[in-house]
Amino acid sequence: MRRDRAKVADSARVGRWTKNAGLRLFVAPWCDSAMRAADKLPDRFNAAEHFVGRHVAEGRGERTAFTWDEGSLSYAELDERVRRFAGALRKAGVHKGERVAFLMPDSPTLPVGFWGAIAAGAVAVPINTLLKPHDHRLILNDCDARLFIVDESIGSKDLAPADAMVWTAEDAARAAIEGDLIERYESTHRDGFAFLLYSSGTTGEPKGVLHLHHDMWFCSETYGTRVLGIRPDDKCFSIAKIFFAYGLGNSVYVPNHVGAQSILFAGRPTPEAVIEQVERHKPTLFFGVPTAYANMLAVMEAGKKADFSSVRLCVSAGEALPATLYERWLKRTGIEILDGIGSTEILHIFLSNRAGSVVPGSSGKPVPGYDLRLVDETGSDVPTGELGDLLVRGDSIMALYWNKHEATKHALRGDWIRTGDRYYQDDDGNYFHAGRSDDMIKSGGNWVSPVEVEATLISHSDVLECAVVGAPDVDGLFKPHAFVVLRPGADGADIESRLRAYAKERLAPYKAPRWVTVLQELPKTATGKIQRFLLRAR
Ligand code: 3UK
Repeated sequence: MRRDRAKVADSARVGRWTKNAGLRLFVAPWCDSAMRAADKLPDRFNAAEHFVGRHVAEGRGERTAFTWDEGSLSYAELDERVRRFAGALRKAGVHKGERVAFLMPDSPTLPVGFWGAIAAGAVAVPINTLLKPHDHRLILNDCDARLFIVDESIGSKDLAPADAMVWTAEDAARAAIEGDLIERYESTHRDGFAFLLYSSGTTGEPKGVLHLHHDMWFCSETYGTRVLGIRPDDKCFSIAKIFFAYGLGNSVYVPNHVGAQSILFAGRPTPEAVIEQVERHKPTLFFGVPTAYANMLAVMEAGKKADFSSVRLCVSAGEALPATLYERWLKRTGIEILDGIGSTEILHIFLSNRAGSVVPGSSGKPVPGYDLRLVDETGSDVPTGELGDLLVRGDSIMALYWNKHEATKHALRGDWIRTGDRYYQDDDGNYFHAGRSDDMIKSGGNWVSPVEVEATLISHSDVLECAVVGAPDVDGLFKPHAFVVLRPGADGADIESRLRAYAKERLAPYKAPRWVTVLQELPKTATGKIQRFLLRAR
């Protein structure tokens, strides 16, 4: 194990010698990935055809693809709706490569539209419904949406750029029923643009992460098959919504890869609602974020009954799962939680625990198909046990950040990506998360940029200065904590709750500080830089 890691690390820098048919070959570092789409998929490959159409062509059309409270869709019905939706897009004048953006809850129209856009050769853009209109506008402009599909209970048609077409959720549902069936899935390249997911940048401004037709296939073959061992008779339920990369994998392409079932839930995932969904639809695979497990445990420990007996495996991602939460959940339900780390840029989970050998508090071991390195500031591999910056290589990594050439170059190094996470490894090869190399906070699995929250608080007339850091709650889960210095003469009465309310009005709910502490001054270096580590240590 140790030797293998050294080998990987070494080949990453200088390449390696290998033998093939008696010939000695030198393999350069950039062509040493464990598995590549280029070796396994044909040139012409449409992801929607692979994940939807293939099941019908291979005789699995009768199987259920999606289930929700009011109904269900078989793979045959899904395939027909996807091809009708694609036909409606063509008729409306959406061309190959153009962006179709979705601001919608997890109703069946979202996966139908997502696959339908990809089936037509367009680029699907599912948008985070929790963000504020300001961000929605920014995203729609940045991706230059040709068509904006909006559920009017979430956003307004006015968000669309002037030259975009707009459909409501009802228009989209109708297109999937009444559109002219395309005969064939559009011929696209395996490396063609398929979808964009917006993730928060360090300043809070969303960055479009561009993924290719082969990326979802790669995640399904690696994490889906090798870690989850997902089978056609599995039924997935995800707390993370489809507009998150994590939810998209859990609820759409990981189950769709093997012809399994997925439960769609459009509501707010309160612990009560989630428990109700589980008891009603009986999933076998359950996907949550640590905060959701903590919230469910809180109601269960207060006496609420919850029947998770249908579930064979639970998964947690989005932020680190504290060992105590893992133990409490195991004690209550008898089910293991596999903590694994993924990112929008890598698309799904690339480092994970395994069923039957969970190491509580750890992210486990690399998912087969991905190579990992922990490096110091000079780019050299750190010795086992020491902290390093995590680099990852694997064929599901994004092509680029949309319209962000400099950020792309900063993130991608050859076929490696810098995740921004700090990790160390134990002697058994398990990886342990040790925070981020930037100041970004993960709260409930959502990105929070301190810069953005600080800018909002500063705009309040009573605030002179402020700094936001992540601080652990009683479950060891991080939430934004704001430290503020008030203006001379400011009204300090009830200022903590007034500032929280002020932030809540202007920011996505999860970005508002959980705690506000008033200080006389912020700790600063001689050069005036705020010493966040001192605030974090408080
Ligand atoms: C952090 C974790 C410790 C880490 C995601 C599963 O979270 C996902 O994607 P995002 O782009 O965030 C990525 C960042 O979140 N993180 C995620 N999971 C863990 N830290 N332990 C974990 N288990 O900082 C990472 O860089 O929102 C998760 C699948 C797909 C995803 N996109």
